[in-house]
Amino acid sequence: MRIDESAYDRRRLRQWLAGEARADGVSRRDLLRLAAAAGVLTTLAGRPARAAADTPAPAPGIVKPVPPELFTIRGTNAETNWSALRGTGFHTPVDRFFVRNHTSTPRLDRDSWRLKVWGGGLRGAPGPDRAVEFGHDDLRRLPSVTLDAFVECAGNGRSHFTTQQGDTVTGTAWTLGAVGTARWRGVRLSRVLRLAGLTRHAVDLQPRGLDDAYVTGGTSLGRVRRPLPVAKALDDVILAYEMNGEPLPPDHGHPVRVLVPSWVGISHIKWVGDIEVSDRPLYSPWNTDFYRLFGPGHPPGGSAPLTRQTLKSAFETDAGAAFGAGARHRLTGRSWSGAGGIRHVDVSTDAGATWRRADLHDRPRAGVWSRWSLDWHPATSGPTALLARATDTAGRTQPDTTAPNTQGYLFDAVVRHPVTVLPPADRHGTPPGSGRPAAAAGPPPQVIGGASG
Ligand SMILES: Nc1nc2c(c(=O)[nH]1)N[C@H]1C(S)=C(S)[C@@H](COP(=O)(O)O)O[C@H]1N2
Ligand SMILES: [Mo]
Repeated sequence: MRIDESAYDRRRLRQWLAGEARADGVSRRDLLRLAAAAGVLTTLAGRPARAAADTPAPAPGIVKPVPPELFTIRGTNAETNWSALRGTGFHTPVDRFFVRNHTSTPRLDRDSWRLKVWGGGLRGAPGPDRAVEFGHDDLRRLPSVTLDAFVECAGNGRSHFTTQQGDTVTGTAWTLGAVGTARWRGVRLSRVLRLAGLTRHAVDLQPRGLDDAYVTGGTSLGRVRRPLPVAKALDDVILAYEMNGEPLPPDHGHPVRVLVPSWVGISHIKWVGDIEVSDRPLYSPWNTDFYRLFGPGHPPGGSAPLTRQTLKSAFETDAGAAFGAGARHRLTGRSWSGAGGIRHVDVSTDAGATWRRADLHDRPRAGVWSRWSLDWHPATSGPTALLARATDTAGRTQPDTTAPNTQGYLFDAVVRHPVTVLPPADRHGTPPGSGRPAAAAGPPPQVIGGASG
């Protein structure tokens, strides 16, 4: 089923601007004020992207270990270091899957957990006090589905707006590591909704997490929740209780999370406790003030709410890695798109002057990444930049720049990945192909094109 996402978005945007919709007790004026305040407080311009790697800050609220060789801590979040994905398979091991927490990971007991499904889009229009409830065992007894899908934050790549384009944007200064691909198992949301008594009057659903309310600028925005149009909910969304063959780990939504293939990370509500099924459009801060495109070139009230992720590529190499001249190195990386599979990937090892096609190791499939590799035999030493440019099966190719938006979402431009080529004599301790950071070789290599990784 192909759903008309753009029509949905335009309609919701008109309704929001016309004040027809409610955002769960938070007024539109409050939200706009908060967005402006948040912008002042969290501007990332000038912040060193990898500072946390040198002085490991604790990751408050994350349960699993987040060692500096695997993660870079950013506030309450842990970004996967891309070099830690080299040699891992198609699926991202849980021990290196990024964590994006608005507050902190709640410890929930699987057996006392309940999912409450309620709202005017169900038969009998039950209120929150008259919800249809499902326990974990109830979901486990329903037929299960297994699917591969990436989860990626809409702000992944955000820091490159600043480092490559000089744009001022707000939010977590992710490089490219706010993405992971896992095998998810769970039950189709459509099946649960039908059991709950879904009617054809249902318009929007709103799953809500059981983590603490999110407080920003001194105001509580309530628990993390984001409306989902009923057409997408009935299409391919699942309630996932397994990740890579194991029960969902605490940081990724234990016992159950929503999995919305190809859509922005915020759609995939973790620790889901209830789902409102509404016969009217729904709004929350997460589809009004956040996760829209604001700024010059976008509508005054912001773009429509974001749905699909965009197109990106990343090398499985640290920024600033060193490679020995005169040796052969295997460059590896992955590309992914919210619009389809990956058709081909072109790689430049000379800062964009010449390009070669990489070998793809996964067939193009929607909603997941494709691994690729390319051999490189650098002849001359000095700083350079590695670039990868993907084209997807929908015909999109990564551009050189991304039109900015104030909150730095959906960066899709080709990222300039700074590396250095060491003269053959300086190569001690840098085995061919390892792409180790150039730490032993003196100061980090001169940055090409303004990228600082
Ligand atoms: N309940 C709840 N769900 C949530 C979030 C959250 O903070 N609370 N963060 C969202 C965001 S912004 C992203 S990018 C993904 C991250 O999923 P992960 O932490 O499993 O990688 O979860 C989403 N679901
Ligand atoms: Mo996110």
